Amino acid sequence: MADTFSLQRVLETFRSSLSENKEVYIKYYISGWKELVSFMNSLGNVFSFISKDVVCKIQILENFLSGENGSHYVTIQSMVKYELENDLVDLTKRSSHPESGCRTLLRLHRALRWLELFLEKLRTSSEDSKTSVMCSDAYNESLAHHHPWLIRKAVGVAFCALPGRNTFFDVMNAGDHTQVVALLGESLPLISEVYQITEDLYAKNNLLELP
Ligand code: 1PX
Repeated sequence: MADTFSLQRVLETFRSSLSENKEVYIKYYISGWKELVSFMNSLGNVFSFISKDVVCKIQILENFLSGENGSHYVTIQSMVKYELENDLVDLTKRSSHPESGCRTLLRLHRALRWLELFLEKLRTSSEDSKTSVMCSDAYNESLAHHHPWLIRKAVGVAFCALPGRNTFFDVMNAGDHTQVVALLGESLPLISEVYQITEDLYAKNNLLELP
């Protein structure tokens, strides 16, 4: 992962995460998240409690991927099959498998919906739109449903520290603002596709509410 964020690289990682038969490679999925974490870190320390959580979840998945059963963690599809067939998922309450791959990835998956909504708002925003409002609207429409009050409050405080739209576009490192908007238009269908494939897979296996 390079130090400077680039929206182009996020686009590339999500593109690489889709296999020919529409399975999702965990390796690239988490690379996409690593890029996003580096972006968030560049926005300041207020966001570190968020990035710490993402980094922790990335680490759990990387450990599975490099562990002795790593071959089962190549795609989200193979992970779900392997963990379910071997009773490695706590389905109703956290007990013997509190940090399964399935429940860990579900947290990132829900956050991907936030990202999709936020980027779409950003793409269609006007110059006087506020990033903090777009961010919190996207949050309230998605992730907030899964977070307790205290987290929602802390997240609300962090949103207020977001830079304005112009700075935001600059930090994305994707050229002038028209180019950023074009790149967002290119990225969003990919992000949506990865999201939808995962959503359908989790829904089919009744995994959308994993504790
Ligand atoms: C191109 C620019 C886009 C900006 C990229 C920013 C990336 C943001 C990534 C946010 C990912 C958040 C993952 C949260 C996972 C989660 O829900 N974790 C909670 C549940 O986990 P548990 O193991 O306890 O069941 C956990 O409690 C979370 C704690 C931290 C709060 C997470 C708040 C997420 C807010 C999302 C908005 C981020 C705004 C960043 C602004 C750029």
